[in-house]
Amino acid sequence: MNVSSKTQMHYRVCNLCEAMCGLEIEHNGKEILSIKGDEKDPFSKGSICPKGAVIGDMYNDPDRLRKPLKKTDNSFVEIDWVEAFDIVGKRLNAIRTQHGNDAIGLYFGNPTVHNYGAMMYVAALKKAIRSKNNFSATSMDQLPHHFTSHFMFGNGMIMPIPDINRTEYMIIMGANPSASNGSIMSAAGVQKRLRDIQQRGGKYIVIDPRLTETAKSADEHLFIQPGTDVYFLLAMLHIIVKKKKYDVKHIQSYITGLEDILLMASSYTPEKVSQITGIAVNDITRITQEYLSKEKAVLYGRMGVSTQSHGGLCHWLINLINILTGHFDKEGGAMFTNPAVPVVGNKKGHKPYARWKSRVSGLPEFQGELPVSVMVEEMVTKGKGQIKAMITHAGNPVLSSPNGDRLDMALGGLDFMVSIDIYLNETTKHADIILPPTTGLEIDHYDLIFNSFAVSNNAKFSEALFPPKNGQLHDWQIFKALTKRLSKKKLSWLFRISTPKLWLKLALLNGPYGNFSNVKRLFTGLTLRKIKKSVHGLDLGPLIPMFPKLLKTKDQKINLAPKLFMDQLETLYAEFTTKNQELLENEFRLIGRRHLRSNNSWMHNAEKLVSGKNRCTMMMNTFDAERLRLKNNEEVTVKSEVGEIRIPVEVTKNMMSGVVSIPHGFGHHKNGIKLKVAEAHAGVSVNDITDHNRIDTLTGNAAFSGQIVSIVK
Ligand SMILES: Nc1nc2c(c(=O)[nH]1)N[C@H]1C(S)=C(S)[C@@H](COP(=O)(O)OP(=O)(O)OC[C@H]3O[C@@H](n4cnc5c(=O)[nH]c(N)nc54)[C@H](O)[C@@H]3O)O[C@H]1N2
Ligand SMILES: Nc1nc2c(c(=O)[nH]1)N[C@H]1C(S)=C(S)[C@@H](COP(=O)(O)OP(=O)(O)OC[C@H]3O[C@@H](n4cnc5c(=O)[nH]c(N)nc54)[C@H](O)[C@@H]3O)O[C@H]1N2
Ligand code: SF4
Ligand SMILES: [Mo]
Repeated sequence: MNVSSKTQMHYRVCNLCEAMCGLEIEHNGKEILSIKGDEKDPFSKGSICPKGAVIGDMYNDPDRLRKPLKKTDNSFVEIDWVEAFDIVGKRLNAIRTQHGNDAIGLYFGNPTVHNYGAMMYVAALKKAIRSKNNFSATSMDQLPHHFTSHFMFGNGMIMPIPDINRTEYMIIMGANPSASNGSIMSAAGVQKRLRDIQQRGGKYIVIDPRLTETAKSADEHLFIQPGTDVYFLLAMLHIIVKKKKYDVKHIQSYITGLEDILLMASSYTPEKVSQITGIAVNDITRITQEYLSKEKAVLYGRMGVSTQSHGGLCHWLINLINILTGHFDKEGGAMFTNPAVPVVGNKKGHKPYARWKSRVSGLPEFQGELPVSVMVEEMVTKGKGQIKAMITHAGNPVLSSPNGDRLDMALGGLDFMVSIDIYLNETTKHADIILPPTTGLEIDHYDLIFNSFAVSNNAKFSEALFPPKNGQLHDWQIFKALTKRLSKKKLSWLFRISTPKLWLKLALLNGPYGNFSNVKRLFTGLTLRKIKKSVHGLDLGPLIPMFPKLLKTKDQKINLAPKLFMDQLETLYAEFTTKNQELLENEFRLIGRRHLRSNNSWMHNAEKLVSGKNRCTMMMNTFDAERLRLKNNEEVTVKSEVGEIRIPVEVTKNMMSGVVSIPHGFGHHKNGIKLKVAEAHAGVSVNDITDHNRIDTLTGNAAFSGQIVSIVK
């Protein structure tokens, strides 16, 4: 980088959320002068949100950690990197020798997947430790998507993406892209893309217990009782099967299990389903018919549908409906990316599932991980295999995981903990050593994961804008240093000299646009050099049909009726036929929400983002508030089986009656954490009342939505 007083432009991808907006950063080599959306980025076309515009504040934040911290009796002191690594290596190796590999637990948080360096080296670190106790934010988020793809398509990373750019009819369930900017649908400028559907004469419909920012601009919004989407989807399937509207001619040669599916939906009539979901029979029928009548239509479900008791069944049904109605792998429907660096390997046949089970509750691993919901019991239950030490990376599970208070206590009882994070926060404050990496503008970036989830195919490489300060290390360098100290095997020379850039170069050459696989492209194939030359990014074209080639099942068929899902359906049927639980007068169903101006638990330290009104409120319907004689802004106690919090009520017409909404990620200053700005906007943590026992038993995912809470004035 050139340090001069002259103004220069730097172009990069914002890696804060999944949207992948291109940023245009004006700077003088030392300071940032302005940040705008990059109009010339072919994917984002100038779109940007308030978080991207203050990415520089993360660089300059005086609260950011710059040197490793070591815990002393009542505080932390700065130490140098080598000393920090030596302590971590020595302590973890000693714990492992005494208690075995599983005594080391690992937790990876959301920013891990937004950091390509970390993604390139995380597998090596896990391999060096060989613990069965691996956890991540996946099991409080998109696990049901992976689980469904694994059993239907043979690989958990074969993710259906709504072709928002060409669809004429989109049903959005449990997602609020106007706040989240889209998830498992990387779509910078998503609000414009939604408006464009309307402008080409199409429609989009939102099904959500809250009239959200997305729902307000939709053609139609329907309230749904939290946690009942599975029944709505079964009713759609019921109508489709009954009217014989399924059409599988074009995919007949590569599906199995159709007969089972045709039988299964018969009980879920719109009449019965309407009583449970709160959606009128006419609406269920009409929406299904509208969806069927459109050539280009797509059913899309996300967070709100994943984090409920039947999240796995929901995503399976969403796939099934898109498949059976010909809205799959086709323009305007659910499609698949063809990224320059494929994340779906070439191997045919499922990876094994349930190779081990969690020690206490016996929950199966999936792709090497156990559900976050069992992390605490694995720490506090004595016996062989008990977690005695933790490594956390880019996560804040004390605020983000269900029953965070209980985790807070469990972390305090560990023999040793190391956290790799840019802040001292509610989780990392338990660490004996904190290793603070570079982030944001100090790192190179290539979106390995989100290019695979994008609504068109793209490639863009961002160079670091600023060099690391005072010898600070990147996440991947920290992973490498830890791997060296923890690996029992000699590491290869290639590993020792490698960098993320080297792996990226090789992966691109080996990818679908590279020249390894195709001699015809020997001189024309896509290389890192070519990508770097296109500073605004490269458009690799719209989504294209990828099936059956993309299938990784052994028999090369889509399994429409995987046994685990069919078995779970029987449990569901038993629930369906028993009476719906009645709520007491002061009982409500709890749901979550996201705000445009924060990112899970960690951007509340940016003054420009948090200023203004308090966003950590409990939204409640006007009618319910009147019934309980609650005024706007009045503080109430919200209680559940596991805890209680005090929070102000926000009275609004936007909530479904009987449902309340509280955002997650707040609750800073829990046990004395003091960040500069967060102080005034600390709020409370909803995860002090979410119950870790509520999981989707099929996938193990946390079930945040629909938990019953009681409200006391
Ligand atoms: N009730 C409820 N709970 C939820 C959710 C909900 O909707 N409702 N959502 C769930 C979901 S979807 C998710 S993904 C999780 C998120 O939960 P987590 O992943 O556990 O938490 P985050 O708040 O994303 O924490 C990110 C941490 O990474 C640090 N960080 C930021 N950038 C970097 C970096 O470049 N390197 C490193 N090493 N650290 C960095 C930040 O300082 C912060 O401490 O929360 C889940 N919890
Ligand atoms: N600004 C901002 N952007 C973010 C994040 C952030 O914290 N802030 N987090 C990022 C992360 S980690 C993720 S995973 C994505 C998530 O992105 P989205 O999937 O869009 O998630 P949310 O914005 O939480 O929207 C979930 C919606 O589900 C609704 N809902 C809750 N329960 C139910 C239910 O039972 N049924 C139905 N049908 N709906 C329900 C909620 O009311 C809410 O409107 O966002 C990412 N982007
Ligand atoms: S929408 Fe996401 S990617 Fe775009 S600027 Fe905001 S945080 Fe960054
Ligand atoms: Mo997430």
